[in-house]
Amino acid sequence: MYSVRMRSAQGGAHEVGGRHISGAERIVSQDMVEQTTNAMLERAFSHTRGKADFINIVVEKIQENKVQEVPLLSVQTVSVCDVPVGRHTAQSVLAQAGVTSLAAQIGMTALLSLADSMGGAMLLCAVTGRRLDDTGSRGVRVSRMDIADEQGVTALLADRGINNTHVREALVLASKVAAAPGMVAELCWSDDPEYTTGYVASPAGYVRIPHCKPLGSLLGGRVFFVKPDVDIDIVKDYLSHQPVLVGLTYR
Ligand code: WAQ
Ligand code: MG
Repeated sequence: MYSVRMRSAQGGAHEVGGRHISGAERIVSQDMVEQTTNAMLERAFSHTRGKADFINIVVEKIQENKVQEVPLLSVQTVSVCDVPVGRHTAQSVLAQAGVTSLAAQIGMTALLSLADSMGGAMLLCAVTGRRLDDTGSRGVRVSRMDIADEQGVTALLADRGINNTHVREALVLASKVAAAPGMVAELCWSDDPEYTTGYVASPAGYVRIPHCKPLGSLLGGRVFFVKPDVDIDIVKDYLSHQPVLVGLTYR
């Protein structure tokens, strides 16, 4: 098995201040590596956020006995009529998941006040809303994850009429994140201008919320709310380095 991952930016690499364009994460067998990297290249060159001029693709062997399997979160879509209702709903679902209203408010404001896409996620305390990671405007990237049972997940999503790349990739990321030590909940909406549906995820499930931002907006991001007593280095290490396959097997 190989971890294949891509991040792309415009105006130079992320670390020298380039704008984040897109990213992708797969875990594939060796015979799929070439096809996977080609697809990632094409994607970076033809993204709706703009054309990348820096593309980083890493191919790295993963030891199969190190892979952790985590359950696919159950999926639910709530019905909301516009952006204010969508954001209000997101805050209610965060509260149900155990995030204080103060922390939920701070997390929402943090996403809304971004100047541009971060590429990674912010880690906030689920009680106080205080930022706990030290990654600044780059954020923590969740890496090394994929679907264990591609056909099963595709069938499940197709059955609900939501089998698109955004949902598939977000559900995999959210399932990995929800299984992190001390994770309470995640708030996300896309930075792709054409994609306005966001979600709140927690170990209790993945709640899709249409209209988290206005159509055409390039501002999106992710906030992970964690328990106050977690060791943040352990959480960061799990998110970035632990290989995870998301499966239907536990449901
Ligand atoms: N790790 C951490 N943060 C990430 C990662 C990652 N691997 N990938 C993206 N982000 C952050 C980054 O700040 C992006 O700007 C932001 O999230 C949005 O990323 O069920 O497509 O890939 O219909 O644009 C939600 C799907 C789609 C809802 C979310 O996010 C649904 C989406 P995007
Ligand atoms: Mg995006």
